[in-house]
Amino acid sequence: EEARQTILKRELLGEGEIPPERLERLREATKRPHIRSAAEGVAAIIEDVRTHGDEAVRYYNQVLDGAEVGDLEVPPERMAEAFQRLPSHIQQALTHSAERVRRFHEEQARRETGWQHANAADGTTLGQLVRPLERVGIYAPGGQALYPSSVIMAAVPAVVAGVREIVLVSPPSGPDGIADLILGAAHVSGVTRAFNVGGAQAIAALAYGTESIPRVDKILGPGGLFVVLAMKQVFGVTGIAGLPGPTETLLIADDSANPALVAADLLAQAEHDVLASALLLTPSRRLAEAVAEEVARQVAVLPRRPIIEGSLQRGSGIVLTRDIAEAVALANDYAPEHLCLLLEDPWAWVPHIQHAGGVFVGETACEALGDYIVGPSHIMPTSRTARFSSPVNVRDFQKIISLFGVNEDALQRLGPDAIALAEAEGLQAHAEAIRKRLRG
Ligand code: HSO
Ligand code: ZN
Repeated sequence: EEARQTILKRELLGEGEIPPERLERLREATKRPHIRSAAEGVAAIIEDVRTHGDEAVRYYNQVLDGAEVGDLEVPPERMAEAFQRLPSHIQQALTHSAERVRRFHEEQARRETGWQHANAADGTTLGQLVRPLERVGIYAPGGQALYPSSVIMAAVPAVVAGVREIVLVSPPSGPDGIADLILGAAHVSGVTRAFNVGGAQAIAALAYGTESIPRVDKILGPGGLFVVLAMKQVFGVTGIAGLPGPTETLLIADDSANPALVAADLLAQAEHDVLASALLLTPSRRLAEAVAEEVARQVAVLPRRPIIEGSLQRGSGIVLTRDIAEAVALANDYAPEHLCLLLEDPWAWVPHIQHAGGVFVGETACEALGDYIVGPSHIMPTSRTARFSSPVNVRDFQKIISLFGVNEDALQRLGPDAIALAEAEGLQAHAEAIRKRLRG
């Protein structure tokens, strides 16, 4: 009953107009939990690692993570050995997952290629070269969130993009260092080097390099508050593929949805973290009531019940909307990491989706499946950043180089306007560099 009340607390919303006060109320009802900052402590760790390298990394490993490991680097052959030690059904599942993620991203890479176009009439040859980053760093959390799937979802797109060196950092799970599950996933994903280090010190080490940890060109992966604050602070020194916030799922369901499945999807999301948000928007009061009952029933037997209840008390809940269109409008405003459409005709709503990390279309396409094995990376923009950013994809690991080819004719034709603009900017040397090439 308590869980039922908790998740229904946002049902208070009555009927009314969406804009603009109603939108405010809906926003209030779907607000993500607030996170306090620890930016100063993180800045101190980064500075220390930048100036003292490995020594500082070892120090923070010890005082923050209580971890004493011999070598920071995991011998590369240990990844294959760890994989061999895993139960065979896990080996098979990891391999299957990596294979599907690889195929999806190969297709993505084929569709987003470089190009070169010679325009005979215009006299230009323009285009773009696509080049992979040379070295990327992947953060894999340890402790409670030991997710081999996230290693696959980060590393495989990088491999497909052509990155040659993929460096994994993860807090040691004990005196033996990184857990076998993580190392085994690293093995099937094509990770090339692994280091026993987590937290802000890991991000600092990847950004600046230490005696034993190489400096990388881009860092990605999920992480806790310290990791995210560190990523924010080293951005610019190295690339950052988005700042992972607490995970969030927004379900839109109508009367056709199965309440037991809707509840199961909410609980799957809520078990990630007390800060995780699992929201249901529905115009159906009947469904809302039934889902609340199902949530209460199902949560009782789940091992991560305390985490789930934490999430239900914070950013999760059920919100009644006027109709599906209003739910979709709110979803676009909220820009969820995951948007799940448990609707009678889910594909009909897809064209209306503007902002989400991933859209899970229909009751069979559940997010939990996508977390592991469907193909697209499960690392997606959180905290409303889906309004301006994308899930991890091959382009995160590549960059474009613009190609400028200009023949003599084109030079003569384009030159005068360029000179005019150069002179308007007061840049005489620019104008001269062009003028010296013009005939007569
Ligand atoms: N749903 C999580 C990813 C994950 N789920 C890992 C299970 N393992 C954030 O997108
Ligand atoms: Zn998940």
